[in-house]
Amino acid sequence: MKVLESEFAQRFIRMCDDGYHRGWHERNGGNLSYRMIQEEVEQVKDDLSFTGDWHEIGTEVPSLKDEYFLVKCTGAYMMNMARKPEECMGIIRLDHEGKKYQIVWGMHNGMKPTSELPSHLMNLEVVKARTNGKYRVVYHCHPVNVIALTFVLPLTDKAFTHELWEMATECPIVFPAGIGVVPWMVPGGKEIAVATSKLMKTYDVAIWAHHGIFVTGPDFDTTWGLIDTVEKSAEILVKVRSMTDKKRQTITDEDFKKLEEPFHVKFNPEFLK
Ligand code: 2HA
Ligand code: ZN
Repeated sequence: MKVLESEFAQRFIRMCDDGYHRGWHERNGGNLSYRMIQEEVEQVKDDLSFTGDWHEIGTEVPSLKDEYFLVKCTGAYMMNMARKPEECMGIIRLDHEGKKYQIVWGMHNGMKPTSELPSHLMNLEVVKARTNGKYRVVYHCHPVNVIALTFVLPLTDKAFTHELWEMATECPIVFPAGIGVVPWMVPGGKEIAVATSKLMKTYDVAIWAHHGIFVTGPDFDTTWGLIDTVEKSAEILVKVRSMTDKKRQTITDEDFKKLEEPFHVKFNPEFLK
């Protein structure tokens, strides 16, 4: 089967397109990566080429060795993903040590993997271990309301988690473990990758101050649903704070606790008073 005929590639392209239309990908902003299932690799194997050079990842991800990833290219615009997928994305495989990658499909015209490849792979490694292999998607985008809040809320996991949980009953149910926050850092390198992957040991969501957000999940729908929920709650909070600096009423910590049993979730107790 051709890569572009596969369900996973089509779904990847749609998520990029959806994110662009939500205004989360100005210019070449944001990126997406997907750790392929072994059967998917077999499905498209005839369409792959194994003659390319090996390149340093810039970090080490030994537990992802020999695996295949569909990733967005650096410099590519999400806006163009559906029109020029073979240029805007590509499949890489890792070497036996998890230190190098080889491009095996796509990335035409000299394109290379996302500048955030170290963050994506280190996050994918951490969440693979945390979920016994279940999580496969890492998505990074620049949503307006989440970024706006990083100028206003204290840059702590507790402040972001509690404020965003309060904004809609669904929020604590969708991200019960909470949200991690990375202070402002230079993007694209190992340092921010290490800081983010440390948070991904606990959370499915990490906010980068004055930059954007990373989310992770088992599949495209769940990962999309997560960022959609977080950004919506951020928008509500921006609106509430624009109207008043004091909420008249809210969902209380006692209310949160009442959700645990019926919705089969356990909230991170550190974020309740
Ligand atoms: O892909 O968003 O953080 C461009 C970025 C880097
Ligand atoms: Zn970014």
